[in-house]
Amino acid sequence: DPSATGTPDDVPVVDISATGPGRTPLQQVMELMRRHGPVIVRRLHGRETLFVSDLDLVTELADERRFAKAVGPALENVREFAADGLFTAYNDEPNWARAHDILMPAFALGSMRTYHPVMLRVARRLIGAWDRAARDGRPVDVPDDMTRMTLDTIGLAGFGYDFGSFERDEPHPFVEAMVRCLEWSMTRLSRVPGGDHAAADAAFRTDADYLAQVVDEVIAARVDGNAGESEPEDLLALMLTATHPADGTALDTANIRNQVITFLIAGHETTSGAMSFALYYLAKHPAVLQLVQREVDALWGDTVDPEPTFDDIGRLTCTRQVLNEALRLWPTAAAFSREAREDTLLGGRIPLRAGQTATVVAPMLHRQSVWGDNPELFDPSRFTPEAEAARSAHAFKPFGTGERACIGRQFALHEAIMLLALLVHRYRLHDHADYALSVKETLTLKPDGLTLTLSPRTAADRSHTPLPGATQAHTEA
Ligand code: FDE
Repeated sequence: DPSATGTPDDVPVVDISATGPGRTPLQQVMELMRRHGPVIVRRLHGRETLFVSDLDLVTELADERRFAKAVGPALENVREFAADGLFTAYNDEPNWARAHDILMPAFALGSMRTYHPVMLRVARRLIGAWDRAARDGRPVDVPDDMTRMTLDTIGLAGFGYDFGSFERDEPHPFVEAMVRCLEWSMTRLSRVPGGDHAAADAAFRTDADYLAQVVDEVIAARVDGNAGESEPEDLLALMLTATHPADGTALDTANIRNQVITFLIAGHETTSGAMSFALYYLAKHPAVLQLVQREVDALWGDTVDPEPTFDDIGRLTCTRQVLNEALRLWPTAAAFSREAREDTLLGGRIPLRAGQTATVVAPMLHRQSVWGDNPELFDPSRFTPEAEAARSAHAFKPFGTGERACIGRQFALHEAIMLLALLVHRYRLHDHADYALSVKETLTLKPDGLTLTLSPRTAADRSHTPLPGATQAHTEA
């Protein structure tokens, strides 16, 4: 393990071996940083990790000439089931560049036109379920339903496979197995050396095998079902047919399986968490909710079932700001690691040998002084174009950085903005349980147990949305 020893005296070293990282290791690191500052070394059973949230240091770490993505211990664990898929591939593994170059065009903004109809179709499944809950006066489980939505979306848009999540009371077994695999990846980091983990590891193997089996079925269904038909335009079609623009090589079967698992993991837990946090903040901030409702009402008026176009999504600037602000406070893929390409001094004072790593803690970067003196405040106006232009681009890293940054960013944003807009256009959101935020960690972050009740918005709601700043006309339950 790359060790951070040799750090100067002013970098606090905090040993957590006595308690371990617990069930919320990321929030523990946040707490340690609140106490000890934006650069710390955390020691656990002799393993040391350098955590960084200082803007200047993150700016250095983002310099691709000096640093590159590191597949740190957490991602090494994810590699046990995603292998050389894009997220967990080593920088110099040939399959990374090959898959990256082949798949990049499929994730450019323009390609979202292809996915838009599928995203809308799945959004309508969620709306169907929420209409029934609203009618029966039942609360909806926000993170569960967001996860149904994102899984069905990536399944259909990426691979033409329908998980049918809204027809199930419990999450699809694939999701349950995947979440357990992610949990295993996380808890494996806190193992006390010498312990017996055979049972946990065997259970993990069963889950990982099941994931691979489902994915092999998805691929087989495509290969069998598609004989003679024109190829559908999705990720799987690309992976099965496309060759590298420069050298003509194609992805091999094992790598395609790893990519499918990767996209199913990366494309749904993170996005569903982001939408869940956005809905949490909207339910808690009626004045912001009104702003977003004014925006969607201006676009879709009193149409009960609007037909959002691809271009509509780009016009939803206020909705986008809300999502960004939710990702600022709770970036759902909260940490990413960087390794030094050569021996170097981070910040001119922290020695790192080639290959040594530093982990960026995005939620704390997103609370540094560049965000003003009340960083805990939910305030989407932090993402107006003027505010963004005035701030370093390195102050906001919910999608990582550099050439290994999130390839799915536009996909996630398009999906999330469309759904949020449709929901606030259709429903009043009621925080019926007076929900107190509790963030669950399964490598990604989610508002644990967030439920809302809903009622339909009326024509009157839509035409009389008060001006911003006016007193709330409709916050009663
Ligand atoms: C990626 C990513 C990242 C980076 C990591 C590191 O550096 O390590 C991050 C931070 C992220 N990503 C984040 C996120 C958030 C959200 C919401 C998302 N993400 C979403 C999504 C969707 C999809 C489909 C995706 N996503 C995908 C992805 C991939 C594939 C990757 C890898 C890339 C490379 O190449 O490496 C990522 N993502 Fe994300």
